[in-house]
Amino acid sequence: MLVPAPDVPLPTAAAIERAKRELDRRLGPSKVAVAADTCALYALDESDVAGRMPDVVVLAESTADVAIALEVADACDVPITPRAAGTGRTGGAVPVAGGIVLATHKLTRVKDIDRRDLLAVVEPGVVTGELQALCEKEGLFYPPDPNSLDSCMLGGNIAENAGGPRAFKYGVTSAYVLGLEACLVGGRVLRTGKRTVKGVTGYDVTSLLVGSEGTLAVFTEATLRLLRAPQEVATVLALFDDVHACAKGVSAVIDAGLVPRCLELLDAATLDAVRAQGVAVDARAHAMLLVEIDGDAEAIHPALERLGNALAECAGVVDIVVAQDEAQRSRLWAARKVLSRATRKLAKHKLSEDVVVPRSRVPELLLRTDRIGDETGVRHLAYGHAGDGNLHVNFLWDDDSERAAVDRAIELLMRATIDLGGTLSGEHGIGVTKQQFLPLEQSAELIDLQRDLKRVFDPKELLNPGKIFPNRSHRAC
Ligand code: 2HG
Ligand code: ZN
Repeated sequence: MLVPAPDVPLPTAAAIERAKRELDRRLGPSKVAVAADTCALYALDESDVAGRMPDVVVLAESTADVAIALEVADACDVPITPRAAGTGRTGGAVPVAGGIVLATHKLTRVKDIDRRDLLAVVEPGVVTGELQALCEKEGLFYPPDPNSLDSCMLGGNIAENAGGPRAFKYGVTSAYVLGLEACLVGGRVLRTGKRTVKGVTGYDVTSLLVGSEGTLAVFTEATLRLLRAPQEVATVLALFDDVHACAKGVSAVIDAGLVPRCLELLDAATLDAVRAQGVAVDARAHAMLLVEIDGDAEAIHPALERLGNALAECAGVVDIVVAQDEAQRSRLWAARKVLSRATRKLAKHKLSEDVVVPRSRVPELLLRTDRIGDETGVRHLAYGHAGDGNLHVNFLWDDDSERAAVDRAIELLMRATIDLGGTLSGEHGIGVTKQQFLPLEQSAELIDLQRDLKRVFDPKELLNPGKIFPNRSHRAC
């Protein structure tokens, strides 16, 4: 069942016709699609948010094209929704007001990989995994690794401030964005930030734009910080007889003084789902902790030993496996890699949240999630970046008649998260799906301040309307 689009002002038919004519005149028909079957491809992302069919899609190939589209949107008063790969989970790239979709996936150049200054200059349509592969060839490392890295694009990663399993040690996308070329509604092109690691000139506009979910500006270039590739990576799987013991294992690893790059947890229902997809997982395991450490060759072996000892002392451990080679490392990662697809098969509908709580409260979050499941009768499971306190709690249902209970379960989860000192979204953004819960976490004053900021960038609220902020008629639920 689709999540309904928020109520937003729609463009008039005359405005749309004017915009189509202008785009066609200025960009040429090869960059402007109006056919219904093409437009339909740009109406959805990987969330269940119901979009409104765009009236026209701009297939931009350059900064100038992006600027023209934004100028036309402004001149004709037509909403415009930017989009890179469209792999987002909260409706960020879904055009809820129709109008123009501004697709940036054809801006695919890696303009520079600078080994000396450790940075890359990229366009928004570069696939994240491709940048990583290019860096690897140079002995360099771009750490953010959303699970969709083979299909997601850097423009979308930056707009949503994407994360992934390696965030525990390396942080999320914002830690790597040094500067941006960003186009504003009306067509102005700004350069923000720097090519240096340090730099505190003026307001940190780059940071404001990263994670702004396509509501403030459209990126046409990003300067990204790179690291030298770690010499060694060690992957360890710890299997537990119970998810609560597994959650405690997370703290045990950290208390041992280790800073793993990944600390991923999978609960029993998730393991069953991946087993059903043919991934072999020890039958005794009802929870899994996947731990990865990296570093210099001489540091990795003592760290690995410390990790092994810390895990072995945890209650409820049934087995510990250390990858001996690349093939085994991929086998250990197999369950984590397929879980999103595998859990999707468990029911007709699945909604995956990305709540975050302080790490020490992950065990409580899991308990509360079970309680929410009991109270609402909604099937659920959890997996995710436990080291960051960031869990993907999934709710599953088959029949539309269950939707009210699912909505209740989601609301209870959001309330529990805030109650535990957490935040609504660790990496997928607020988009459409979570906007009604924003007042649970942020004061009316803070939300108003952000709305004011939005108006500075986009006075007519044409850029990606209907995202992040709840409809004014919604009170805190
Ligand atoms: C992940 O960690 C992604 O795999 C996607 O954030 C989460 O599909 C999901 O539930
Ligand atoms: Zn995730």
